[in-house]
Amino acid sequence: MKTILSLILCIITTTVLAETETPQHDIDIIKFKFEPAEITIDVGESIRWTNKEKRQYHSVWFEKTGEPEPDYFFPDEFYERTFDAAGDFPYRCGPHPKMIGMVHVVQSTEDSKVEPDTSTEESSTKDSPQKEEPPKKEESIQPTP
Ligand SMILES: [Cu+2]
Repeated sequence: MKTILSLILCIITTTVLAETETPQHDIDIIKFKFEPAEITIDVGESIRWTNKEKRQYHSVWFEKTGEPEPDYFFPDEFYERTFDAAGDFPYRCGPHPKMIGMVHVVQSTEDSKVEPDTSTEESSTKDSPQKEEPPKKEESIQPTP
C-alpha cells in the first residue's frame, strides 16, 4: 500500500512541477551589490536581475564565458538569462569590478525521474539464442533378412 501511495504522490508532484512555468529566480541589485550574490538553480531555469538603485546603472556580465559585456541597465530595468547547462557561472558588473556574483547551475533530480508512460512497455529484445540441436537420428535397427 505504501508504495502505491508514494507513487501517486510522486505523480501529483510531477504534474504540479510540470504545470508551473520555469521558476523565476530574482536577484536584486542594490547599493552596489547583487542580492543574493550567490544562487543555486536547476538547469533550464532563468534568473532576473533587477536594478533597485535610485540612479545607478549596472550590468550583469559573465566575463569568463568570453561574451562581450551586455548593455548597462538602469533603475527599474532588468536583465534576464536562462541557464541551459550545469556548472558554476561567476559574473560581475562591468563598470564596478568589485560587484561580483555566482550562479551555480545543477542538474535537477526531478527531471530525471520524469519518464514517458510508454516506458512500461518493454520491447522484448531478449537475446536468448536458442541452441538448435540437430534432431537425433533414431537409429533403427533393421533386421537383416
Ligand atoms: Cu555595477
